Amino acid sequence: MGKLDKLSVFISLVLRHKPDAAGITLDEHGWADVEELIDGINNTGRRIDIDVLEEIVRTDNKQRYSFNEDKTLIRANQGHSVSVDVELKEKEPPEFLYHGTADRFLKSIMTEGLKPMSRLYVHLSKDIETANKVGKRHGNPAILKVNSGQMNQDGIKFYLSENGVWLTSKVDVKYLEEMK
Ligand code: HQG
Repeated sequence: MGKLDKLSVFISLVLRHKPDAAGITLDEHGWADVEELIDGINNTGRRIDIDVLEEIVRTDNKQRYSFNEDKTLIRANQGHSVSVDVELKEKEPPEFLYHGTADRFLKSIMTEGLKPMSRLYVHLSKDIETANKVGKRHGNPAILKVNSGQMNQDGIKFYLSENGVWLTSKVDVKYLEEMK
């Protein structure tokens, strides 16, 4: 992993899960103060400045982070385990969405449904290819087809993050189909 990728993994940890790791706090909307974040990261022995941070945000392969307008604040677009409200936009989902997981989780998922586990929401992908990449992070990938259109008709809310990830609170087994 390159230097920027390593920094990005650490920034993800700080902005989604453990602001403490850089000695900072997030506000209720998930924003961190950019100067505090840079100082906090440097205090861990890592090296970063505003130019490097801007490059990481600009080049991130999943567009995980956003600055506010004057670039004094930064937050992760999705993926949080800490309880923040990133002002997600509620949106009507496509007919089907996909969830990539590991095959060893399937038995449990097909019994309990999809749960957010440590995160605030269940993460869903708009296509099979993306879901497959997400699944590979956990092991031998398996893909679930989610009947998001029916869920929406049944009054279940969906949100689309700034970086194109679909989020919902949970997915009941009746909306899930294993893809062979
Ligand atoms: C599984 C990445 C057993 C679920 C991606 C998943 C995504 C269950 C794991 C984002 C279960 C949680 C999120 C149940 C769910 N029984 N296992 N009832 N319900 N699970 O990492 O969706 O690269 O918290 O299938 O791109 O894998 O980090 O969620 O395998 O957008 O930026 O529990 O993270 O983005 O794993 O990934 P995660 P995820 P980044």
